[in-house]
Amino acid sequence: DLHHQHSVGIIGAPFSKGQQRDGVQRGADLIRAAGLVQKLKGQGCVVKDYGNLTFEEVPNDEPIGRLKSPRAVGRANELLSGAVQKIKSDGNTCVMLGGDHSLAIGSIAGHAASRHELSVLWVDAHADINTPLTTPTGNIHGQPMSYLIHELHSKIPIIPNFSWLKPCVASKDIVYIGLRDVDPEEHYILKYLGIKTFSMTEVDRLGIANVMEQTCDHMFSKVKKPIHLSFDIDALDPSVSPATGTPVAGGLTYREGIYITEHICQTGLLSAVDIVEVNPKQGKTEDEITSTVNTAVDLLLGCFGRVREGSHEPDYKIPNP
Ligand code: EXY
Ligand code: MN
Ligand code: MN
Ligand code: MN
Repeated sequence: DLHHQHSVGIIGAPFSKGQQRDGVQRGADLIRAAGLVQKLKGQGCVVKDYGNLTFEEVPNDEPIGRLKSPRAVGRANELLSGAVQKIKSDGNTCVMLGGDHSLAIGSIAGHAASRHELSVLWVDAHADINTPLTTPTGNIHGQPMSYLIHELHSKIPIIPNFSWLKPCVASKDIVYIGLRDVDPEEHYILKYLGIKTFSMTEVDRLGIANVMEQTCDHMFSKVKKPIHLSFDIDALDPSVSPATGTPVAGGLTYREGIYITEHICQTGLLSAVDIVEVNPKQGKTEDEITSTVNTAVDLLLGCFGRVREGSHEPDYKIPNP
């Protein structure tokens, strides 16, 4: 809706230990430096920046089985969950700037704690639904969904610093868009749980407008739940957003990415959004970094009312000479 005023609360989460590439912890500050707050205000949003979380070093964080940095990831997400709950209770749509995608654990758990039931729209090249026992890499950014889904609760072992976390999302309330790099075990889990997915094949077949129609039909089949949009920048094609840790060829175009955000804004139900996996150190040139960061900003502007046809104040008058 064009003239609905959005209250936006921004939290930065400079955290990288859900994966092994340095640099992704700088994503939040780069997105801010590209003018996010001023641009949101310029399109009529009321914005409060809650700043960045501080993550203290977690000592003796040895791997557990394959899991890497389990205690640091658990602690970081506990902090993030609290921050998201506060931002929601202040009456905002929450914007979480990552950081890597393991942060969706705290972001979604904190959101769910304040809103009872959510729909989750996961836009990503990857499904991020490995369990601690199926993960091929041990990186928790490839696992957040499995920790959050009720139906997978019995498959998740006890992990230190995760005792605060309760599963909070039902399989039927999840939709994926952009998949093109899914591990066999993840593919089994998606089918076993009957999760709605639009891989790049479906985006090619149906077109993004049809995909978004069906996404909303699925999410709103019963009651209109608040939407959590978890947007991994690697969902987009590496030609658009190359500065990311696990780029995969054949992704969403810039226009398809923006269309997703415009359509979700139009529902009036967007309640929280994550933008994750922007990693300046993965950019080969300054242009690659700029293009990735500016795309992240544009996706957020689309979430909060920007429309490509343009817009104007309802009481605007053409000046008389
Ligand atoms: N599926 C692989 C894994 O579990 O390690 C790769 C995951 C990449 C995750 C990126 C952030 O979306
Ligand atoms: Mn709106
Ligand atoms: Mn991801
Ligand atoms: Mn990804």
